[in-house]
Amino acid sequence: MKAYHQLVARVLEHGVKKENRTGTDAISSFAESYRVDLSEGFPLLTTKKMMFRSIILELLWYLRGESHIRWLRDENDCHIWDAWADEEGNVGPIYPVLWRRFPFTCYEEVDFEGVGGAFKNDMPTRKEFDQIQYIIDQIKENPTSRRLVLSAWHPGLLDQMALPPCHIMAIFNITDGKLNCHLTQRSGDIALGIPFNLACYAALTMIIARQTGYEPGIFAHTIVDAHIYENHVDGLKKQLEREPFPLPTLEIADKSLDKLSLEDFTLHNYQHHEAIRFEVAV
Ligand code: DHF
Ligand code: TMP
Repeated sequence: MKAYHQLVARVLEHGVKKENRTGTDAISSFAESYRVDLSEGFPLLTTKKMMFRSIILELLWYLRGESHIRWLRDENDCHIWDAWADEEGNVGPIYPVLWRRFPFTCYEEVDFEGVGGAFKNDMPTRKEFDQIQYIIDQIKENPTSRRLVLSAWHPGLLDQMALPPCHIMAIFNITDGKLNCHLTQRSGDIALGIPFNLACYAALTMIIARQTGYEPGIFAHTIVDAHIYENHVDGLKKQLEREPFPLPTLEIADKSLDKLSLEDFTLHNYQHHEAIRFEVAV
């Protein structure tokens, strides 16, 4: 995929060294962006072997709405989130909770029997909001909507999260009969996280397109702090020398959102170079 290789080359060329909380320095470039056309194939990198199974499991886990990784780690033997969870697997209110059960307080006017008779009062009620279902319903009812926003940023809950969300806002948009997705990411690990995030949101866009009867269009990605950890530089330079293969295609079974499982995702014609080990900075 040319777009990814160009992104890597730009960050290597323009990035400046910065310290960060992980203790492994990185070279960062501000506000990088790229786009891919989902009609040209499924954007899974071919210049290194990608763990397709982990990518789909992570997406299915996001869609489950839980505040722990037990389904991912214990039932599916997928360990990409282990480093951020406690022993019971708790990660707090991160993506799954924010996508499917975004907590908020609703101020309703309630009839209240007071001493002197009935009167209205502000009574706060705790509620949860399913942003994925909202987006699907809105696309069906109002496909020209410019409010198809999936937000994973909740300032009041940051201190309860294992890791503040990195991919913080996806905006879906139907133009010319196709469903597009734009992702804003506050912080992007170019070697490790970004290839996962790209494939994850491409698959999510395909799922939502399928649920609403549209063809998937463009996936566009803006990464505010786009960085390459120092210990990833050699691996990425090696990867840039490799010739990309044609993109694979992804087939998703025609099922309702909450019935989808790993077996419903079939990857066709995935030709790839060998895996490159990148160490994750925790
Ligand atoms: N922290 C940092 N520093 N970078 C990240 O990319 C990152 N990603 C997180 C959480 N914290 C993070 C969540 N996503 C792997 C991929 C994505 C991911 C976490 C980890 C990962 O280890 N990938 C390996 C192995 C994949 C596998 O074994 O299935 C890879 O080579 O892609
Ligand atoms: P930060 O919170 O200090 O920005 O560290 C988070 C690191 O994780 C940073 O390197 C970005 C990376 N990351 C991704 O690139 N994609 C992801 O999906 C996640 C969860 C993290």
